[in-house]
Amino acid sequence: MLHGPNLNLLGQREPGIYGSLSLAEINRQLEVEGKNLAIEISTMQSNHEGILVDAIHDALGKHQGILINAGAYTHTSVALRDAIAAVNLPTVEVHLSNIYRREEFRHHSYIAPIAIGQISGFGAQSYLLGLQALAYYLRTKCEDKV
Ligand code: CA2
Repeated sequence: MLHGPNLNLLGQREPGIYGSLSLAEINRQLEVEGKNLAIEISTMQSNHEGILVDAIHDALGKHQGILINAGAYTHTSVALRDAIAAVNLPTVEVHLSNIYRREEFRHHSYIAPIAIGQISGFGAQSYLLGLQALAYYLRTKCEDKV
């Protein structure tokens, strides 16, 4: 699970848009859901594009899929998209808010075209739905990888 820029502030600012749960609480929920799905999860957050690129490279050989909320880098980062495309790991893009109900500049995602899917607008539930979708994909669509 990769969390992008500013998501470390979750629960402390703008609860009207992003909800009241902290990042640690979201990670805990993911751990619980991971246990239900018999999936091991490792989580990291960074405010730095290059660190996220490195984390995507490091996933190769260690992890079978990527769940990512790239935050604002969703709408700006060719580097993150290229990194995900390069490692070729099944990737699910998640967002707390519905990016299509917000400003025009949030409507475009560089990641969406290379992701297996996107879940947007369900608050913290987006992460759990994304994890379920990724687990389902890994178990049914590429059984040789699990
Ligand atoms: O809805 C999402 O999950 C976003 O990825 C959140 C990003 C935003 O740039 C994307 O368009 C949609 C922003 C994350 C900022 O997180 C904050 C959390 C608490 C307080 C302030 C910012």
